[in-house]
Amino acid sequence: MCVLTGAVAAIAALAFVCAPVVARTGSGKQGQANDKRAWVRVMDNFFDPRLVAVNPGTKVNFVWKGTNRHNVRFTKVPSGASRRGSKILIHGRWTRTFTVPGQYHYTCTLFAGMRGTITVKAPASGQSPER
Ligand SMILES: [Cu+2]
Repeated sequence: MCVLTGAVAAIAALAFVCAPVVARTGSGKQGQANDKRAWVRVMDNFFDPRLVAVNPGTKVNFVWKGTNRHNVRFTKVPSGASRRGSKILIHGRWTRTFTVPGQYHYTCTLFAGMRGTITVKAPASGQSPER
């Protein structure tokens, strides 16, 4: 299944194949403008999902599920956005809210090739956020 809004589709066309990049939510409505939480699992040695697209203001929860030490360090963020990343963890969770639209590339500095991208979509215009 590939549920994408027009905005995500435009972004996806630039860099991604059509993949389930919209993180699961408790609402059961994927990719809707009112999704405010997303999850990324920190595994040995990859991020799952590797690509996540969220709305501005979304709280992204990184949850450590592997047995090795990992961190989340941002290597490229949109202009004006923070590079704040996580400590090295084995268990637990690290949460960050993403507000500035654009692409956030991150990596685990302990394992080469362990990378992910969070895409914060542009604020929806002409759509009711249904808050
Ligand atoms: Cu790692």
